Parts: sequence; structure tokens; C-alpha cells
Amino acid sequence: MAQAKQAKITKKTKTSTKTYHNFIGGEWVKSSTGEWFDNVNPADTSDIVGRFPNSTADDVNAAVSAAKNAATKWRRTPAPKRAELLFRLGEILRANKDRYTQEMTREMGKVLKEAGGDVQEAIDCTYYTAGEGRRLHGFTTPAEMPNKFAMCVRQPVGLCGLITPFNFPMAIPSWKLIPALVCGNTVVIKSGEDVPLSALNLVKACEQAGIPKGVVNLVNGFGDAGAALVDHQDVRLISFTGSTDTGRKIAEACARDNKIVSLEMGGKNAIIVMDDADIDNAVEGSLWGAFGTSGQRCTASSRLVVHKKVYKKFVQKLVERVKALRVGNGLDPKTDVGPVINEDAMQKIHGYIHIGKNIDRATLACGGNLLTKGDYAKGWFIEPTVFTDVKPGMRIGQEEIFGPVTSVIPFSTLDEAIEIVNGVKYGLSSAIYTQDVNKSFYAMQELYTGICYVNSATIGAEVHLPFGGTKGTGNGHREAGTQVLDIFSEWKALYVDYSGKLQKAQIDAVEI
Ligand code: UN1
Repeated sequence: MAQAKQAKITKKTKTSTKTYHNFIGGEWVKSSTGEWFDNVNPADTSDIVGRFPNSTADDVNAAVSAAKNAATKWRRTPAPKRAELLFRLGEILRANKDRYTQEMTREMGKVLKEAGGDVQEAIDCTYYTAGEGRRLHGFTTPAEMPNKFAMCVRQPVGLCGLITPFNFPMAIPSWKLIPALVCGNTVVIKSGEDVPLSALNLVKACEQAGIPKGVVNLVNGFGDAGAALVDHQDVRLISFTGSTDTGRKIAEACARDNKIVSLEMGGKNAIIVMDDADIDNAVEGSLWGAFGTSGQRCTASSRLVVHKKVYKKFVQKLVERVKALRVGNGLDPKTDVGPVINEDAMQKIHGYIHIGKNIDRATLACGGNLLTKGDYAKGWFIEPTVFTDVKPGMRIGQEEIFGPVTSVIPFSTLDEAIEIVNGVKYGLSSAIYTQDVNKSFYAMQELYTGICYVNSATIGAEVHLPFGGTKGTGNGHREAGTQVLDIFSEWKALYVDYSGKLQKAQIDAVEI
């Protein structure tokens, strides 16, 4: 990564490439060092989408200080008023959806339809969560003494640092930003360095919606900028989506400062295909779950756990469909599968293909090669790859690959399949294809994941349901839904004694 970063950084002041800035205290500003990095199209690395400030701890400090200055006024703004601005933001996102979609495909590589879905997820999240401005429900409860009132309200946690990944360049920033704002927090965002434009588009839309200066701040850059945010003493909460390794380091750093930390990390999700399943439907779901977004989703269906009775038929149909997938530039509407995000990712995924073939010794049913000729030479392309006869304990059956590679694992009984699905260190998403209502409910009960689907793939979560996972996927929090409010607000218990005298809890009991 370090090498890729160095190659991208420049101090040049003159360029024909469009230049973007950090957003700090309501102003668009350069980084304190005057350094820039290029945002490169992963389908065509000769296409530079823009150049962005390479920020340091000084820039992060400036952004945190702006967020701190804006905090009191924003916290005191009634939640329905905060939400009004968010509804306005939703309108702006909707009006610009096509442009955002194009720009996202250009910087991230996913096909246009999927980029449109990503922007739509940000729109949905904005409208849905803005509605919380008129709810943010607390509760009342009886007090144990007469003439005393007890209730609970949500209060903002304070200054939030949001660190976001490359794979959902607008949706994931919105999952964090919108609930943080509706709860009354101010934020500093450090967006994924491979996809800075989509988060910037979201922040620009916040500015246009009239969100006050300093409430939303954006710092572009690499891991050192993220680390400066994590270590800053004025930051109260870090919300992070990304790799399990980075997440663990962030959690350790946050623990030292007693910061609240919400982590959304890896997955090794699986689809179970029962012998009674509609096989064609299961094949379609597997194709979409494994190769959508080139497999670069935390929710990707990277294991297909298939009943032995239908194994042969399933594999034959799947491989036929996978071979027909068109790999190419996501901007071409005929493309099914775009590039992967960068060279490091491509090498890592290719490394896993090597492991699958030569160390695990699974059967390579199709794919397996880097695509480097003709137009492919300009980008980071990999053939959609299927391994069969995979044993659950193999590395390709255990580790997150985050690319267009899936492993088919045979099984004989539903209990065995459930054990295979649960037998990894992650627990984000799972699925089962079956026509049998009893089997589906049994699987829903036994699959130990944060999300579980019946008769559809492991991807495609909706914004009004909680998103997150068990075990190594997270640290117990859920994004989206109303559950996300528990990340971005803290409970305050309120007691009002209107008896006019001292009443001692647990001591002055009422006689009955
Ligand atoms: C992710 O992969 O990090 O459920 C997010 C889905 C999308 C979100 C995925 N709505 O696949």
C-alpha cells in the first residue's frame, strides 16, 4: 500500500486534472502540506478522475477544531429542524443521482447499475433517518416514589470521526453521517483514498442543503490521516468500516482513550443450497452474490454450500453462467463485472487463487487468471473464478478474499451445512435456498450471523433494517435501521421529584 500511495502523491501546482479540496469549517481548503494524490479509474489507469489533498494530522486537527466549534449550536438545534436540512439533502442527492452514479463508476469501477444502487442507498438512508428527527424516541417509566417522574432521552455523543471504505463510496458514508447528524453530533469524515469523489459529493450536497459550517468536515488522505483522527483527544466516537486488521488497531487505540467505537469489518458469507431448492434461482442468486461488485462486498457470497444430491447439476449450471459473464469497464452498459479497486487488491486476490489451486488443492472450475491483454491492460481485471470440491477448513473456505472468487462446498445434511456456514471467524450474512418452510426457519434460528436471507443471496441489505455481524465481523453494534441511533446517541436518565421534600431512592419505601 505504501508504494501505491507514494506513486500517487504529487506537489505539482499546475495540472489539467480537476482539483478537489478538503472541507473544513465550511471552507474548501488545500492540505497543509500542499500535497495531492490522484484518484485513478481502476478500469483505465490512464484516466485520472481528480486530484485530492493528501492530508496530515494538521489538517485533521483543523477539521476537529471546526467540528468542536460548531457542536453546541448544532446540538441545541431542535432535532426536527436538523432533519429538515437532511430532507433537503435527500432532494439534492436525488436530483444529482445520475452524475454521482457516473462519477462513482469512474472512480470505483462497479457497473453503472450498481453505482446507481449505491447512490440510491444513500438517498434511502437520508430520507429514512431524517424521519428520526421527529421520533428519536426515548421512554417514560414509573418512579418508585410518589410525586416523582422518570424518563430517558437520547443525547448526542459529541464529535464523531467517520472512516469509510472504497466498496460503497456513498452509501457507507451516508450510513454513518446521516444518523450522526440527526442525533445532533458534528463530524469529521476520512473517506476511502481510492474513492474520494463520492464522499466529497455527499459532503458538497450537505453544504448545498444548508447544514451549518463546521458541522460536517471532510479530510482526504491515507491511513495516517485516519490514525490522527482516531488518536485525537477531542474525538468522542470512531465509526469505521474496513478490514478486520485495521479495525482491531482502531479498537485498541480507542480503548486507551475510552472512545466509543463502532466497527463493521470482514465477512465470509455463505449460501446453503438444499436438495429441494429451485436450482435455477439458487444459481442466479449465487452469481449475483458472488460476483456483484466484483465480489468486493463484506456481504459477498464467497462460499456456496451445496447439497450433494444437487451438487453436480448446480456446479454445471453455475459454471456455465459464470463463463458467460462479461468483464469490462463498468461505464459500458454491457459489462457484468467491473475491475477490482487497485493493483494491491488484484495481487491479493490472485494470491488467493494461487492458494486455492496449489496449496488448498481445490478444483478450479473456471476463471483463475488476471486479464491483462487489450483494453484490460489499462486496469485491474480478474476472471470470475469458481473453485469446487472445497473443504470447509481450506484457506479459500475460511479467509475473506474480497474479489470475484467463490468456493463451492458439498454437504449431506442441513446440520452439517449450518456447521460449515458457522465455522468461520466472521458472522455477517448467510442465506439458504429451500422450498421447505421448516428447514428455512430452522436455518434462520441456527445460522449465527447478523443478517440471514431465505431464497436470495447474502447481499442486498435494506437501510431500514439493522446491518452488522457477529464474531469477527464487528464489535456488537448495528448500523442502519433505528438500531444505529444506539451508536450515535447516549442515553440520559432523567428524574424529576415534584414532592417538595427529600425522597431517598431504595430507602424511603412507600408502605402498602
Ligand atoms: C458492504 O459490503 O460493506 O447488503 C455493504 C449489501 C449492501 C451493503 C453492503 N446493501 O450488500
